[in-house]
Amino acid sequence: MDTYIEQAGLGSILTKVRAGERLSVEDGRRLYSHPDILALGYLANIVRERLNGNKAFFIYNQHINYSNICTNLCKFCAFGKEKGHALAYEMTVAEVQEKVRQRLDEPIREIHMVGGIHPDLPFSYYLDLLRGIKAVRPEVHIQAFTCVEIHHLAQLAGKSVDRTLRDLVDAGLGSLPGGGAEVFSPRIRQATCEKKLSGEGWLEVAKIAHRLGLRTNATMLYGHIETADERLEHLDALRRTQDETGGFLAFIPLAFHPKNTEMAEHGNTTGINDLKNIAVSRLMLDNFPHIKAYWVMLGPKLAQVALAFGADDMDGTVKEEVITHMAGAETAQALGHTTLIRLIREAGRQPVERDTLYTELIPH
Ligand code: V47
Repeated sequence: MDTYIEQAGLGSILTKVRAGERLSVEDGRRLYSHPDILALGYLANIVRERLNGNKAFFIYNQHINYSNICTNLCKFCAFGKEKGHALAYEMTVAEVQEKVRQRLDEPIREIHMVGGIHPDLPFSYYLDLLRGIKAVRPEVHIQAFTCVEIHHLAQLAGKSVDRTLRDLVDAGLGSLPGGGAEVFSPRIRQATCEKKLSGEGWLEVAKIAHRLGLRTNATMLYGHIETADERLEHLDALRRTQDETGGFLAFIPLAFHPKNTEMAEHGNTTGINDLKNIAVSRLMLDNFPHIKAYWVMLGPKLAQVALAFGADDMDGTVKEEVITHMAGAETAQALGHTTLIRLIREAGRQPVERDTLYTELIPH
Protein backbone atom coordinates (compact mmCIF):
# COMPACT_ATOMS: atom_id res chain seq x y z
CA MET A 1 0.00 0.00 0.00
CA ASP A 2 2.87 2.40 0.75
CA THR A 3 4.06 2.08 -2.85
CA TYR A 4 0.55 2.81 -4.02
CA ILE A 5 0.38 5.96 -1.88
CA GLU A 6 3.84 7.02 -3.10
CA GLN A 7 2.83 6.46 -6.71
CA ALA A 8 -0.23 8.63 -6.04
CA GLY A 9 2.26 11.39 -5.12
CA LEU A 10 1.27 11.38 -1.45
CA GLY A 11 4.42 9.78 -0.01
CA SER A 12 5.47 12.85 1.99
CA ILE A 13 2.00 13.13 3.53
CA LEU A 14 2.06 9.42 4.40
CA THR A 15 5.38 9.92 6.19
CA LYS A 16 3.93 12.78 8.23
CA VAL A 17 0.73 10.87 9.03
CA ARG A 18 2.71 7.81 10.17
CA ALA A 19 4.92 10.02 12.36
CA GLY A 20 1.87 11.74 13.86
CA GLU A 21 3.13 15.05 12.45
CA ARG A 22 0.70 17.87 11.78
CA LEU A 23 -0.32 18.42 8.14
CA SER A 24 0.03 21.93 6.73
CA VAL A 25 -2.69 23.85 4.93
CA GLU A 26 -0.67 23.23 1.76
CA ASP A 27 -0.90 19.46 2.45
CA GLY A 28 -4.64 19.96 2.82
CA ARG A 29 -4.77 21.59 -0.63
CA ARG A 30 -3.01 18.60 -2.13
CA LEU A 31 -5.46 16.26 -0.46
CA TYR A 32 -8.56 18.17 -1.56
CA SER A 33 -7.33 18.35 -5.15
CA HIS A 34 -6.29 14.69 -5.27
CA PRO A 35 -8.50 12.49 -7.42
CA ASP A 36 -7.74 9.16 -5.68
CA ILE A 37 -10.34 8.75 -2.96
CA LEU A 38 -8.92 5.36 -1.92
CA ALA A 39 -5.53 6.92 -1.23
CA LEU A 40 -7.16 9.67 0.86
CA GLY A 41 -9.19 7.06 2.73
CA TYR A 42 -6.12 4.97 3.44
CA LEU A 43 -4.32 7.97 4.95
CA ALA A 44 -7.35 9.09 6.98
CA ASN A 45 -7.88 5.56 8.27
CA ILE A 46 -4.39 5.57 9.82
CA VAL A 47 -5.40 8.55 11.99
CA ARG A 48 -8.87 7.13 12.64
CA GLU A 49 -7.51 3.81 13.88
CA ARG A 50 -4.75 5.44 15.90
CA LEU A 51 -7.34 7.48 17.80
CA ASN A 52 -10.29 5.12 17.94
CA GLY A 53 -9.06 1.68 16.95
CA ASN A 54 -11.77 -0.38 15.34
CA LYS A 55 -14.61 1.21 17.29
CA ALA A 56 -17.53 2.99 15.68
CA PHE A 57 -19.70 4.96 18.05
CA PHE A 58 -23.41 5.71 18.07
CA ILE A 59 -25.85 7.14 20.57
CA TYR A 60 -29.49 6.64 21.41
CA ASN A 61 -30.71 10.23 20.95
CA GLN A 62 -33.75 12.34 20.17
CA HIS A 63 -33.77 15.59 18.18
CA ILE A 64 -36.19 18.33 19.15
CA ASN A 65 -36.40 21.59 17.20
CA TYR A 66 -38.36 23.85 19.52
CA SER A 67 -38.99 26.56 16.90
CA ASN A 68 -38.05 27.36 13.31
CA ILE A 69 -38.79 31.08 13.64
CA CYS A 70 -35.61 32.88 12.71
CA THR A 71 -34.42 36.39 12.00
CA ASN A 72 -31.23 35.29 10.22
CA LEU A 73 -32.91 33.55 7.26
CA CYS A 74 -29.69 32.09 5.82
CA LYS A 75 -29.84 31.36 2.11
CA PHE A 76 -28.79 27.72 2.54
CA CYS A 77 -31.46 26.96 5.10
CA ALA A 78 -34.96 25.63 4.40
CA PHE A 79 -35.80 25.29 8.09
CA GLY A 80 -35.81 28.91 9.33
CA LYS A 81 -38.99 30.92 8.70
CA GLU A 82 -40.00 34.48 9.42
CA LYS A 83 -42.50 35.00 12.21
CA GLY A 84 -45.98 34.89 10.67
CA HIS A 85 -44.95 32.57 7.79
CA ALA A 86 -47.42 29.76 7.12
CA LEU A 87 -44.80 27.13 8.04
CA ALA A 88 -43.44 28.95 11.11
CA TYR A 89 -43.92 27.19 14.44
CA GLU A 90 -42.85 27.40 18.05
CA MET A 91 -43.43 24.81 20.74
CA THR A 92 -44.50 25.59 24.25
CA VAL A 93 -42.47 24.10 27.07
CA ALA A 94 -45.38 21.71 27.66
CA GLU A 95 -45.24 20.57 24.01
CA VAL A 96 -41.51 19.91 24.24
CA GLN A 97 -42.10 17.98 27.46
CA GLU A 98 -44.76 15.93 25.68
CA LYS A 99 -42.23 14.99 22.96
CA VAL A 100 -39.86 13.79 25.65
CA ARG A 101 -42.63 11.96 27.49
CA GLN A 102 -43.70 10.11 24.33
CA ARG A 103 -40.32 8.36 24.22
CA LEU A 104 -39.84 7.59 27.88
CA ASP A 105 -40.01 3.87 27.13
CA GLU A 106 -36.89 4.11 24.93
CA PRO A 107 -33.36 4.22 26.38
CA ILE A 108 -32.66 7.74 25.09
CA ARG A 109 -29.47 9.21 26.57
CA GLU A 110 -29.28 12.54 24.79
CA ILE A 111 -31.67 15.23 23.65
CA HIS A 112 -30.27 17.32 20.83
CA MET A 113 -32.21 20.57 20.73
CA VAL A 114 -31.69 23.55 18.43
CA GLY A 115 -33.92 26.21 16.92
CA GLY A 116 -33.80 29.47 14.98
CA ILE A 117 -32.86 32.95 16.19
CA HIS A 118 -36.27 33.84 17.54
CA PRO A 119 -37.06 37.57 17.72
CA ASP A 120 -39.03 37.71 20.96
CA LEU A 121 -39.08 34.56 23.09
CA PRO A 122 -37.68 35.65 26.48
CA PHE A 123 -34.53 34.15 28.02
CA SER A 124 -36.73 32.55 30.69
CA TYR A 125 -38.33 30.38 27.96
CA TYR A 126 -34.97 28.72 27.23
CA LEU A 127 -34.29 28.09 30.91
CA ASP A 128 -37.79 26.65 31.28
CA LEU A 129 -37.22 24.39 28.26
CA LEU A 130 -34.15 22.88 29.90
CA ARG A 131 -35.81 22.57 33.32
CA GLY A 132 -38.95 21.17 31.71
CA ILE A 133 -37.02 18.41 29.90
CA LYS A 134 -35.11 17.51 33.06
CA ALA A 135 -38.39 17.33 35.01
CA VAL A 136 -39.65 14.64 32.61
CA ARG A 137 -36.36 12.83 32.02
CA PRO A 138 -33.88 13.75 34.79
CA GLU A 139 -31.02 11.51 33.62
CA VAL A 140 -30.91 12.68 30.02
CA HIS A 141 -27.98 14.75 28.71
CA ILE A 142 -29.24 17.88 26.96
CA GLN A 143 -27.01 18.96 24.10
CA ALA A 144 -28.64 22.19 23.04
CA PHE A 145 -28.27 25.61 21.42
CA THR A 146 -25.53 26.31 18.88
CA CYS A 147 -22.92 28.99 19.55
CA VAL A 148 -25.08 31.28 17.39
CA GLU A 149 -28.10 30.72 19.65
CA ILE A 150 -25.97 31.17 22.78
CA HIS A 151 -24.72 34.52 21.51
CA HIS A 152 -28.34 35.54 20.82
CA LEU A 153 -29.48 34.38 24.28
CA ALA A 154 -26.71 36.41 25.93
CA GLN A 155 -27.92 39.53 24.11
CA LEU A 156 -31.50 38.69 25.04
CA ALA A 157 -30.62 38.22 28.69
CA GLY A 158 -28.38 41.30 28.72
CA LYS A 159 -25.61 39.17 30.23
CA SER A 160 -22.15 38.04 29.25
CA VAL A 161 -21.83 34.79 27.30
CA ASP A 162 -20.08 33.28 30.32
CA ARG A 163 -22.94 34.21 32.71
CA THR A 164 -25.56 33.08 30.17
CA LEU A 165 -23.92 29.69 29.82
CA ARG A 166 -23.68 29.30 33.61
CA ASP A 167 -27.40 30.02 33.92
CA LEU A 168 -28.19 27.51 31.18
CA VAL A 169 -26.00 24.88 32.82
CA ASP A 170 -27.77 25.46 36.13
CA ALA A 171 -31.06 24.85 34.30
CA GLY A 172 -29.83 21.54 32.80
CA LEU A 173 -27.66 22.24 29.75
CA GLY A 174 -24.99 19.54 29.28
CA SER A 175 -23.07 20.51 26.13
CA LEU A 176 -23.38 22.43 22.86
CA PRO A 177 -23.95 20.93 19.41
CA GLY A 178 -21.76 22.03 16.51
CA GLY A 179 -24.23 23.88 14.30
CA GLY A 180 -24.06 27.44 13.06
CA ALA A 181 -20.37 27.28 12.14
CA GLU A 182 -21.18 26.98 8.39
CA VAL A 183 -17.93 28.20 6.75
CA PHE A 184 -16.12 30.84 8.81
CA SER A 185 -14.88 32.81 5.78
CA PRO A 186 -16.34 36.36 5.74
CA ARG A 187 -16.90 35.98 1.97
CA ILE A 188 -19.12 32.94 2.49
CA ARG A 189 -20.97 34.50 5.41
CA GLN A 190 -21.56 37.69 3.43
CA ALA A 191 -22.94 35.72 0.48
CA THR A 192 -25.00 33.12 2.33
CA CYS A 193 -25.81 34.22 5.88
CA GLU A 194 -24.95 37.88 6.32
CA LYS A 195 -27.02 38.35 9.48
CA LYS A 196 -25.44 35.41 11.28
CA LEU A 197 -22.84 35.70 14.03
CA SER A 198 -19.36 35.94 12.43
CA GLY A 199 -16.93 33.03 12.36
CA GLU A 200 -14.80 34.78 14.98
CA GLY A 201 -17.88 35.29 17.13
CA TRP A 202 -18.77 31.59 16.83
CA LEU A 203 -15.26 30.55 17.88
CA GLU A 204 -15.30 33.02 20.78
CA VAL A 205 -18.50 31.48 22.18
CA ALA A 206 -17.00 28.00 21.81
CA LYS A 207 -13.86 29.09 23.70
CA ILE A 208 -15.91 30.57 26.55
CA ALA A 209 -17.92 27.35 26.78
CA HIS A 210 -14.72 25.28 26.84
CA ARG A 211 -13.25 27.45 29.62
CA LEU A 212 -16.34 26.68 31.67
CA GLY A 213 -15.73 22.97 31.13
CA LEU A 214 -18.54 22.53 28.62
CA ARG A 215 -17.74 20.27 25.69
CA THR A 216 -18.94 21.32 22.24
CA ASN A 217 -18.97 20.01 18.68
CA ALA A 218 -18.10 21.77 15.44
CA THR A 219 -19.51 21.53 11.94
CA MET A 220 -18.77 22.76 8.42
CA LEU A 221 -21.48 23.13 5.82
CA TYR A 222 -19.87 22.20 2.49
CA GLY A 223 -20.99 21.66 -1.08
CA HIS A 224 -22.26 25.12 -2.08
CA ILE A 225 -20.08 28.11 -3.10
CA GLU A 226 -17.10 27.54 -0.81
CA THR A 227 -13.63 26.85 -2.21
CA ALA A 228 -11.21 24.20 -0.95
CA ASP A 229 -9.08 27.00 0.52
CA GLU A 230 -12.07 28.31 2.48
CA ARG A 231 -12.74 24.84 3.86
CA LEU A 232 -9.10 24.57 4.88
CA GLU A 233 -9.16 27.98 6.59
CA HIS A 234 -12.20 26.76 8.50
CA LEU A 235 -10.47 23.53 9.54
CA ASP A 236 -7.32 25.40 10.48
CA ALA A 237 -9.26 27.85 12.68
CA LEU A 238 -10.91 24.94 14.47
CA ARG A 239 -7.58 23.16 14.90
CA ARG A 240 -5.98 26.27 16.43
CA THR A 241 -8.92 26.75 18.78
CA GLN A 242 -8.73 23.12 19.83
CA ASP A 243 -5.00 23.54 20.55
CA GLU A 244 -5.95 26.34 22.94
CA THR A 245 -8.90 24.76 24.73
CA GLY A 246 -9.17 21.02 24.00
CA GLY A 247 -12.94 21.41 24.38
CA PHE A 248 -14.21 20.08 21.05
CA LEU A 249 -15.47 16.52 20.99
CA ALA A 250 -16.52 15.84 17.41
CA PHE A 251 -16.34 17.44 14.01
CA ILE A 252 -19.25 16.90 11.65
CA PRO A 253 -18.94 17.82 7.97
CA LEU A 254 -22.51 18.70 6.86
CA ALA A 255 -23.42 18.00 3.22
CA PHE A 256 -25.45 20.86 1.73
CA HIS A 257 -29.04 19.95 0.78
CA PRO A 258 -30.31 22.55 -1.70
CA LYS A 259 -34.05 21.85 -2.00
CA ASN A 260 -36.42 24.61 -0.79
CA THR A 261 -33.50 26.97 -0.13
CA GLU A 262 -32.48 30.21 -1.83
CA MET A 263 -29.47 28.32 -3.17
CA ALA A 264 -31.51 25.62 -4.88
CA GLU A 265 -29.57 26.09 -8.13
CA HIS A 266 -26.74 24.03 -6.61
CA GLY A 267 -26.88 20.28 -7.02
CA ASN A 268 -26.60 17.86 -4.14
CA THR A 269 -23.12 16.87 -3.02
CA THR A 270 -21.66 13.70 -4.55
CA GLY A 271 -20.44 10.63 -2.71
CA ILE A 272 -16.82 11.41 -3.57
CA ASN A 273 -17.06 14.98 -2.26
CA ASP A 274 -18.70 13.66 0.92
CA LEU A 275 -15.97 11.06 1.52
CA LYS A 276 -13.26 13.59 0.70
CA ASN A 277 -14.55 15.96 3.38
CA ILE A 278 -14.63 13.16 5.93
CA ALA A 279 -11.09 12.06 5.01
CA VAL A 280 -9.51 15.52 4.79
CA SER A 281 -11.11 16.66 8.05
CA ARG A 282 -9.84 13.52 9.80
CA LEU A 283 -6.35 14.24 8.50
CA MET A 284 -6.31 17.98 9.22
CA LEU A 285 -8.09 17.91 12.60
CA ASP A 286 -5.46 15.78 14.29
CA ASN A 287 -6.52 17.15 17.70
CA PHE A 288 -10.23 16.33 17.38
CA PRO A 289 -11.06 13.01 19.03
CA HIS A 290 -14.00 12.18 16.74
CA ILE A 291 -15.25 12.67 13.19
CA LYS A 292 -18.93 12.05 12.74
CA ALA A 293 -20.54 10.67 9.59
CA TYR A 294 -24.03 12.11 10.10
CA TRP A 295 -26.22 9.53 8.39
CA VAL A 296 -29.16 11.94 8.06
CA MET A 297 -27.18 14.06 5.59
CA LEU A 298 -24.97 11.40 3.99
CA GLY A 299 -27.54 8.64 3.85
CA PRO A 300 -26.98 5.52 5.98
CA LYS A 301 -25.15 3.67 3.20
CA LEU A 302 -22.53 6.35 2.57
CA ALA A 303 -22.19 7.02 6.31
CA GLN A 304 -21.39 3.32 6.66
CA VAL A 305 -18.70 3.54 3.96
CA ALA A 306 -17.34 6.70 5.66
CA LEU A 307 -16.29 4.47 8.59
CA ALA A 308 -13.42 3.35 6.32
CA PHE A 309 -12.56 6.95 5.29
CA GLY A 310 -11.85 8.59 8.64
CA ALA A 311 -15.19 8.63 10.48
CA ASP A 312 -15.60 6.82 13.80
CA ASP A 313 -19.13 7.88 14.75
CA MET A 314 -22.53 7.66 13.04
CA ASP A 315 -24.43 9.98 15.41
CA GLY A 316 -27.56 8.19 16.53
CA THR A 317 -31.17 7.23 16.30
CA VAL A 318 -32.08 10.95 15.91
CA LYS A 319 -35.90 10.71 15.64
CA GLU A 320 -37.84 13.36 13.81
CA GLU A 321 -35.03 15.22 12.08
CA VAL A 322 -36.42 18.44 10.58
CA ILE A 323 -33.58 20.72 9.38
CA THR A 324 -32.27 18.48 6.59
CA HIS A 325 -35.66 17.05 5.71
CA MET A 326 -37.07 20.51 5.00
CA ALA A 327 -34.14 20.87 2.58
CA GLY A 328 -35.10 17.72 0.71
CA ALA A 329 -33.26 14.92 2.53
CA GLU A 330 -34.60 11.57 1.40
CA THR A 331 -33.24 9.66 4.37
CA ALA A 332 -35.55 8.32 7.08
CA GLN A 333 -36.26 10.59 10.04
CA ALA A 334 -34.99 7.97 12.48
CA LEU A 335 -32.85 4.84 12.45
CA GLY A 336 -33.41 1.97 14.84
CA HIS A 337 -30.36 1.17 16.92
CA THR A 338 -30.38 -2.39 15.55
CA THR A 339 -29.98 -0.91 12.06
CA LEU A 340 -27.10 1.28 13.24
CA ILE A 341 -25.42 -1.74 14.80
CA ARG A 342 -25.85 -3.76 11.61
CA LEU A 343 -24.45 -0.94 9.45
CA ILE A 344 -21.40 -0.66 11.71
CA ARG A 345 -20.82 -4.38 12.00
CA GLU A 346 -21.05 -4.96 8.26
CA ALA A 347 -18.45 -2.20 7.83
CA GLY A 348 -16.11 -4.42 9.84
CA ARG A 349 -16.14 -2.12 12.88
CA GLN A 350 -16.99 -2.73 16.50
CA PRO A 351 -20.28 -0.95 17.35
CA VAL A 352 -20.04 0.94 20.64
CA GLU A 353 -23.03 2.66 22.16
CA ARG A 354 -21.85 5.86 23.85
CA ASP A 355 -23.20 8.78 25.82
CA THR A 356 -22.77 12.39 24.68
CA LEU A 357 -19.30 12.68 26.21
CA TYR A 358 -18.18 9.42 24.58
CA THR A 359 -18.28 7.30 27.69
CA GLU A 360 -18.52 3.78 26.33
CA LEU A 361 -21.77 2.25 27.54
CA ILE A 362 -22.51 -0.97 25.73
CA PRO A 363 -20.24 -2.77 23.28
CA HIS A 364 -22.61 -4.57 20.87
O1 V47 B 1 -26.32 24.85 11.76
C1 V47 B 1 -28.85 24.22 7.55
C2 V47 B 1 -26.93 23.08 8.76
C3 V47 B 1 -26.96 22.68 10.97
C4 V47 B 1 -28.88 23.07 5.73
O2 V47 B 1 -23.26 18.67 16.92
C5 V47 B 1 -27.90 22.54 6.58
O3 V47 B 1 -23.44 16.53 16.86
C6 V47 B 1 -27.39 20.95 5.00
O4 V47 B 1 -25.42 21.28 13.28
N1 V47 B 1 -28.31 21.45 4.13
C7 V47 B 1 -27.77 22.00 12.08
N2 V47 B 1 -27.16 21.49 6.21
C8 V47 B 1 -27.39 20.54 12.24
C9 V47 B 1 -26.16 20.36 13.06
C10 V47 B 1 -25.85 19.04 13.65
C11 V47 B 1 -26.46 17.90 13.18
C12 V47 B 1 -26.15 16.68 13.76
C13 V47 B 1 -25.26 16.59 14.81
C14 V47 B 1 -24.66 17.74 15.28
C15 V47 B 1 -23.73 17.65 16.42
C16 V47 B 1 -24.94 18.98 14.70
O5 V47 B 1 -27.42 22.21 9.73
C17 V47 B 1 -27.07 24.15 10.83
C18 V47 B 1 -26.55 24.36 9.45
O6 V47 B 1 -25.14 24.42 9.45
N3 V47 B 1 -27.90 23.27 7.68
N4 V47 B 1 -29.47 24.10 6.37
C19 V47 B 1 -29.07 22.49 4.45
N5 V47 B 1 -29.95 22.98 3.61
